[in-house]
Amino acid sequence: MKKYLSASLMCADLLNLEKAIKELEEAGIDYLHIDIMDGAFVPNITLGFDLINALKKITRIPLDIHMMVNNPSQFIDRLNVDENDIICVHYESETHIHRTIEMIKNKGCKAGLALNPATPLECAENLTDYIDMLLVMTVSPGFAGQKLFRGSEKKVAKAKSLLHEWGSENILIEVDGNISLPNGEMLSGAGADIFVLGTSSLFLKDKSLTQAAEDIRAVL
Ligand code: S6P
Ligand code: MG
Repeated sequence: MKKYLSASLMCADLLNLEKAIKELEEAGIDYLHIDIMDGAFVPNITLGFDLINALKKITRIPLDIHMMVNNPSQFIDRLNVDENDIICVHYESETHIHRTIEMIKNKGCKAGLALNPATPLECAENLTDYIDMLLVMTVSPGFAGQKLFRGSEKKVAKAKSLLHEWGSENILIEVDGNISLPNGEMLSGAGADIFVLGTSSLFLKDKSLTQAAEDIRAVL
């Protein structure tokens, strides 16, 4: 099974982003992970719509947009995406999450459903006909540099088996938060497909992006 690398841009050198994007392209990164926060759904504010527009002009790496905002449906129109991009929304962020996921699909891109560490996997069961990706958060959303939520590997393994039971093996499982080399290896073994890479394995002071991407790819 192919394993996908998604580089978390909030962890990149924001003052030299274009250089980082070029290096990520050379390193064969599969997605650019864009964390959008509103200071309400999570206690932080990070990247936004103008950055997405700017990225679209300089790279063809597909975007993996992680919306950590209340009522994301109000922003779906603002997102500049194409068929290879993913827009992912949190189960708790809307009263009628199915309607939001349909709005995403109507844009012609892929849709993801994100589950916080304490949110049960069963919340995804009735949405499997509508989503392309299930994001199993491995930290509470909001910040880079946190510690892996205990039991994340069991949750990923359970997600894999539930998706099989539901006849939805086509849905990719993404993990986000503290994806270090050992955690990546463990979560890959449990069945994760897409790995969000931030300060734990990709954006490191003592390693180039190319070398870091090669090292994590080798253990997945
Ligand atoms: C956190 C956000 C993530 C982080 C990523 C950072 O709320 O959704 O995408 O950017 O987890 O990675 P690390 O390795 O610093 O935990
Ligand atoms: Mg994220």
